[in-house]
Amino acid sequence: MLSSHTPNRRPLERGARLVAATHNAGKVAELRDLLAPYSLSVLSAADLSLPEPEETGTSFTTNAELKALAAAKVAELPALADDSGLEVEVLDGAPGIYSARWAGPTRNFGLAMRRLADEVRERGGWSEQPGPRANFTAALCLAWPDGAIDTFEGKVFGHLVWPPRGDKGFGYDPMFVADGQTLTFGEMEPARKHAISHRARAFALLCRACLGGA
Ligand code: ITT
Repeated sequence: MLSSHTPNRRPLERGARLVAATHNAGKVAELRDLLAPYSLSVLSAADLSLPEPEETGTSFTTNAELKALAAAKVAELPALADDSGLEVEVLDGAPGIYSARWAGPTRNFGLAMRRLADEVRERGGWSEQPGPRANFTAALCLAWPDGAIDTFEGKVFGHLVWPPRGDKGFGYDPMFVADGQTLTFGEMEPARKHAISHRARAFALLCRACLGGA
C-alpha cells in the first residue's frame, strides 16, 4: 500500500531540481509561488512530458503519493505532487477526491460549479447562512526516485456562494469564501490566497520538515 512508505523527512537542498508533478496549470502557478523563496529549479510535468497517472486512491493522501512517486520514478528527480479538492458538508464531503472529475474531460469548472450549486439546492443547503459549509483540502507529497516519501495535509474552512465571483485562481475558487473573509478565492490576489489556503498550510508543514523552514 502506498501510504505504508516510511516518512523520511529527507531535506531538499537549495538549488536542487524539483518536478511539480501536476498537469493543472493553476496548481503549477501556486506551487511555483510557494517554492519561490527556496531557490529550487522547478520543472513542471508538462515541461518533462510526464504521463498523467490514473488516480486510483481513495483519499487525497494516497492520490498525492501515487502521483509524486510516478513522476519521481520517470523523471529520476524529486517530485512534489498535490491532490486536493472541495468537500461540501451538506453533500457528505462531495465532490472531495472527485473535484476535478466533476469538471469532465474538458475540465469545465463553469459546469462543475453549476452541478455543485444544483446538488446543494437539492439538499436544501442554500438556506444555510452565510452559505453552505465547505472546506478545501490539499495533500502534498514529496517523493524521491528511490521510493521515499513525505506527505502533508492542509485544510481551509469556509462557505460557498452562488453565483460564482471573481476570475482569479482556478477550479472552484469563485464559489468559496474562507472563514473571516468577504472575498471569494476567485476575487483575491494570489498572495492573499497563499496566506490562508489549504495548499499553503500543507506547504508550511512540508517546509518545516524538508526545506529547512521559511
Ligand atoms: P493533477 O492531478 O495533475 O495535479 P488535477 O486538477 O486533476 O491535476 P486533482 O485531482 O487534485 O488535480 O483535482 C483537484 C481539483 O480540486 C482541481 O482540479 C480543482 O478543481 C479543485 N481544487 C483544488 N485546489 C483548489 C484551489 O486552490 N482552488 C480551487 N479549486 C481547487
